[in-house]
Amino acid sequence: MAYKESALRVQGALREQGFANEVVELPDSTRTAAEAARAVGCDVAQIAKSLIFRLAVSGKPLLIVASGVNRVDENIMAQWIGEALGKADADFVRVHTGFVIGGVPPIGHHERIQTVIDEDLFRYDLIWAAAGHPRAVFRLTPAELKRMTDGTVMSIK
Ligand code: 5CA
Repeated sequence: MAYKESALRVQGALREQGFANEVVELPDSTRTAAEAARAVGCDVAQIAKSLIFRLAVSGKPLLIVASGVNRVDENIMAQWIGEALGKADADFVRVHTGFVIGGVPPIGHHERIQTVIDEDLFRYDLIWAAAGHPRAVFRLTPAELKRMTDGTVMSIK
């Protein structure tokens, strides 16, 4: 299969960090959590969506890896971070991660990004994350996600 360059970058980042997870490129869109769940045949809750926010004061990016069914409570997160969460536009996401919205992976970004992981993902043995492209994903365990991102596991909703 001819993998997209952006998906190859994610596969390379996985290998570099010593992970055996395989990036798969699908015939159907995995742009949204619902589409990704349909394409791989899992529950939407098992999709680990990588959401980028822009911190209002520092201007730094924040990555929240959330279960596909959950909506981030920005007030709870702001209290924990110590500053408000702002919206990230498509350019901000691309500049800081190197990937486009709909394919942002939890690993392989341009720069190190502070990461929070939704504790609800730990209800599942296996979950799926975006792999750099809106038709590419990889399967992983919640423990692997934690090791890949060094993220803080907490309730985000
Ligand atoms: N590949 C799938 C499943 S892993 C995926 O990336 N899903 S996602 O939910 O993480 O990515 C879409 C997310 O991008 C949306 O939840 C939303 O937070 C964000 N998004 C969508 N459109 C925009 C936009 N115009 N500006 C900023 N963020 C956006």
